[in-house]
Amino acid sequence: MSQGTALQRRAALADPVRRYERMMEIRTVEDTINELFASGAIHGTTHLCQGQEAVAVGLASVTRPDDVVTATYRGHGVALALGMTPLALLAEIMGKMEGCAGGVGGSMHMSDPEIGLLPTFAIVGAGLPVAAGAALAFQTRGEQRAAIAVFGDGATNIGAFHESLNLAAIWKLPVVFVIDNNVYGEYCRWNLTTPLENLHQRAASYAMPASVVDGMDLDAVRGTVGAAVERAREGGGPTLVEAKTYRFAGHSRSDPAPYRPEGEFESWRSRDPVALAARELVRAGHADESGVQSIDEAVRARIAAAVVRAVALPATGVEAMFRNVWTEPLRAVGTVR
Ligand SMILES: Cc1ncc(C[n+]2csc(CCOP(=O)(O)OP(=O)(O)O)c2C)c(N)n1
Ligand SMILES: [Mg+2]
Repeated sequence: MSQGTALQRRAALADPVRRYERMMEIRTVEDTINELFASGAIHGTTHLCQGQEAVAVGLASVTRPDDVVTATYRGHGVALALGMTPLALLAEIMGKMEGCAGGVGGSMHMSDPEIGLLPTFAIVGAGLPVAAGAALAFQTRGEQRAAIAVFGDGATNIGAFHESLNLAAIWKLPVVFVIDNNVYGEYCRWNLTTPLENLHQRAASYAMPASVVDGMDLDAVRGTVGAAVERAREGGGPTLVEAKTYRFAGHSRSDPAPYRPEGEFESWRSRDPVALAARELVRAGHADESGVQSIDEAVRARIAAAVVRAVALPATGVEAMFRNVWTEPLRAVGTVR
């Protein structure tokens, strides 16, 4: 199966088989990136999203390419779900000219306006005000479009979270705030930093509707985020959605996550969102067991081929640093001649 263009890949999410395939693709790309970093083939660091695939594909499948999405440094899954090709993503991480940001952004700065992916942000909470601003632009122009900000549980303790929710609520902006609650903020379990069991309750401070959803369940995410996006488009204002999920890997590639309580990982892993989606595909009669296996094998082969292609691409030159940079000559004010 060919990858298609980003827009074709986005449209493909109308099909339940392709939604499962995309989740499997995200898992495979993340596992592959982990191996590439471990082998020294890629430098720097990266933040992987294994375990959070249902949130990414769920929200991408209920939004349109003219909606906009902001995500975080853990944003590979959201980028692929929205339609970015694995090649554009891998090339970016490898610092190649063909990457989605010309190879100067890297793992934490994915972006593609064609599919509505505003930049993914390295600064915790930075995407929320940007999504609120985009929503204000849609509202001002009278466009029926929605903005979605995806961010972590830790980000709900950041000032920008509270400022964005307040502004969105008071102006009834068409924005959906999605907490991708993966239980950990960097190296801290959420309960060590946050005095609330259910983070969506924070919406009450802003008189904003809120929902909580099983973030391991693709169809549940689609239902909950889809309803919030629809309400936003129809002028019903913002929603805070909390998707309860789990980060299967450590915070970043250098973190083996030794701080997890015993048995916690295994317990969440028994509800692996990719495995749950495969089971649902078979239950609903969209594929049988061998069909699922063929999809998995085809995805693995395609990603392996994308890695080979990405490695062979030309690297971004140093001069790229100075492209897209705006400068103005300094003019001294009141200088004595
Ligand atoms: C403003 C800011 N403070 C601190 C950091 C360092 N930092 C990077 S990731 C992270 C944890 C964020 O946790 P969460 O919002 O739950 O997202 P997750 O990493 O789990 O996806 C922190 C504190 C940062 N990037 N930006
Ligand atoms: Mg987190």
